[in-house]
Amino acid sequence: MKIFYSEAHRAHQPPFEVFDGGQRTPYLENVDRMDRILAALQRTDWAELTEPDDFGLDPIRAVHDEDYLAFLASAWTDWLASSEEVRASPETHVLLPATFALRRKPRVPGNILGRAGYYMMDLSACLVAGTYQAALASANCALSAARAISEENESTAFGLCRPPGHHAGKDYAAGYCFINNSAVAANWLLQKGKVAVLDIDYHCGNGTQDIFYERADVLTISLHGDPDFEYPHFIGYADETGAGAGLGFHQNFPLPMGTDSQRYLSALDEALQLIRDFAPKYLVVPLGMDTFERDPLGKFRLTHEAYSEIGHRIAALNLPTAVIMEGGYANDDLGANAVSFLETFK
Ligand code: SP5
Ligand code: ZN
Repeated sequence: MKIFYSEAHRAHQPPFEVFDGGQRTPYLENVDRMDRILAALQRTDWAELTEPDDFGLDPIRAVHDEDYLAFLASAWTDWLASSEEVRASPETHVLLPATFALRRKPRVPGNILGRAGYYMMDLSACLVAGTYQAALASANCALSAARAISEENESTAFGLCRPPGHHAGKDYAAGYCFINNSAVAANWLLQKGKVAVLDIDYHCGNGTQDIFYERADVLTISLHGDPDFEYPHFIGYADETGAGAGLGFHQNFPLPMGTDSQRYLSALDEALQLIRDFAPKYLVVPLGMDTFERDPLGKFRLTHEAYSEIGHRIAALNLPTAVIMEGGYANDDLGANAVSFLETFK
């Protein structure tokens, strides 16, 4: 199986994020996550590590707004160039706003913190010097996986993407995500046929939902912690099923705190039936291992064994599938869980 991976993610290393109540905590979406997954893949005899190709900006522009991409491209230099007054604590090497645009039709201000507040949804998408380049390389990993399953006769390919993408919308960064890798890959695949996106990260794939919400050419499905108790709080409820031409082409499966493997698998079966009915040509699977019982962010109780069962059931769809890495923060188990899932597709 081709695994698309780039070393560019190493330059994206925010020192901290801000949790509820204002506590600074070490950035959970860290470099070590990739090292653990790579180490586990290298112990198999089927993982074929491959450099992504550079697809240029066009497939990314097809999903994200131009002004948002311009913000990502220049935010770090703008931040460095801003006055000491704006950059109140120069020892803090992170661009992270504390004021957000909220429910208005706000203008985009000139001030870099104002722009960051306009384009960011929360306190977990910390932007540092290497973020933009890492996000571009990550999107190229997803695109390379999409091409492998559509043009290179691979039944499954894995985009080992970092930073992750599924919380990023057309014009916003959120939850460790800057460019929505899965959405970029799905949108690229559309030139060749209908696509379904099955998001099995612990968190709602809000960015992907937003991007495709009014479109009928992509069926988007997300299984996740109920937003009534879990991030991202304001999106991911069961009654959000698409709008306009896209009505009926989105489905959320919000699941309760403590969801175990069995309960998860029965929701998955419902989701898989929706995909069969839609009959897509390709499948994109944003994969998060933060559903695991020992994940520090997730509140589900999936066991290690669940990942091979989930993999088997998805693989039984028998669709060309691009698996795209999203979250998962129990680093000690991350590699083993990812390998268990992936090896069901080989
Ligand atoms: C890709 C992905 O999995 N992103 C997840 C982003 C979640 N950010 C939510 C932060 C909420 C912090 N609350 C943590 C309480 C821990 N005890
Ligand atoms: Zn997640």
